[in-house]
Amino acid sequence: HAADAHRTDLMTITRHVLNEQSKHSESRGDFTILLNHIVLGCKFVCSSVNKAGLAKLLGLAGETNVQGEEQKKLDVISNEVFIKALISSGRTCILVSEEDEEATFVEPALRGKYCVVFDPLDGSSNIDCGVSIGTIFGVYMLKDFKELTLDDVLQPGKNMVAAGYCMYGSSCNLVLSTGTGVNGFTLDPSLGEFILTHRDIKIPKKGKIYSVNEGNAKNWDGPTTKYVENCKFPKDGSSPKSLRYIGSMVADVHRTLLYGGIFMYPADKKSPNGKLRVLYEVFPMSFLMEQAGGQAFTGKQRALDVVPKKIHDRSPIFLGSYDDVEEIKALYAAEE
Ligand code: AHM
Ligand code: MG
Repeated sequence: HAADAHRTDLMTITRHVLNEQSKHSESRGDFTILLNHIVLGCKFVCSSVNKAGLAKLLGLAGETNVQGEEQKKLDVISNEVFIKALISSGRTCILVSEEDEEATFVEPALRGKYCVVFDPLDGSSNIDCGVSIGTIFGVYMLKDFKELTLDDVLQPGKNMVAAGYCMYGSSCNLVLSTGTGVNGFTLDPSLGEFILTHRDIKIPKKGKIYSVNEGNAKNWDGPTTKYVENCKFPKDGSSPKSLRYIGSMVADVHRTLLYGGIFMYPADKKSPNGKLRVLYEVFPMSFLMEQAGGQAFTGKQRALDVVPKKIHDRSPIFLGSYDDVEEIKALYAAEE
């Protein structure tokens, strides 16, 4: 029985990635080991997020513990867990986290070929009201990891070998691409394993939803203003789009990936580069979108072609369904 086979033949994320990697003769399991450490970080954050409300109720967060130390905030703890897990994997050389001003250069004895850029807990302003938050990550691979410089990690997003996110919502979902499409895994809490639940995700070619912080509309540029106007008052006789905006990039992008549509954080007069960070927010999500058949555009160019100058650079971003991004591209092109 097919349903039984599905239930008893569990495709865990490790098994899935090992299958994928075995197609490359040069792979020696290094990526699988790295991924297992990323997954460990995600499981830790998931379990902490689930307990966050309770911890607050019991008076743990923000107070001093028995040792007289102040309880650390969830985003700080999550960052420490990721950094330590990644270093101990023995497969990383440079780590860039949204939480740390400087990049971490792994000591030579523990070095491996991968650079990992990540935002351990994105959307943390949503924790206290129980709204979905997430972890975002991207991975580069270096040919030479003995002489390291910051330039090794300041590479365009198209050079990434893998990218993904984990969303801590009503269920815990990890979405991953290693450059051959996008797959989604759901954490089975009783097993502690991510199981393949969304095979080869493709974003709908055109969507019915737009997602943006419209409170910034006063300061938008012409093309963004025109685009959103078209969403609400379409000129071609089609139905207006629905607006959905959670304010958690992972959740907004996850919905966009599954249902189609466009997510944007445009430039505005106050923040000419938008808000989102190139390396660990814009790149991984753009990588996933392209791998799912969608597009990602900055207002000037393909997002994955951007070459970041600093590790915390920002960029405007429009990403999602192919046709919807095509429309905003046309509006920017018409402006030139
Ligand atoms: P954070 O890194 O401070 O959590 O900010 C990132 C978040 C994204 O998850 C989300 O897309 C965006 O900020 C929302 O910003 P805004 O509140 O300006 O709409
Ligand atoms: Mg963030």
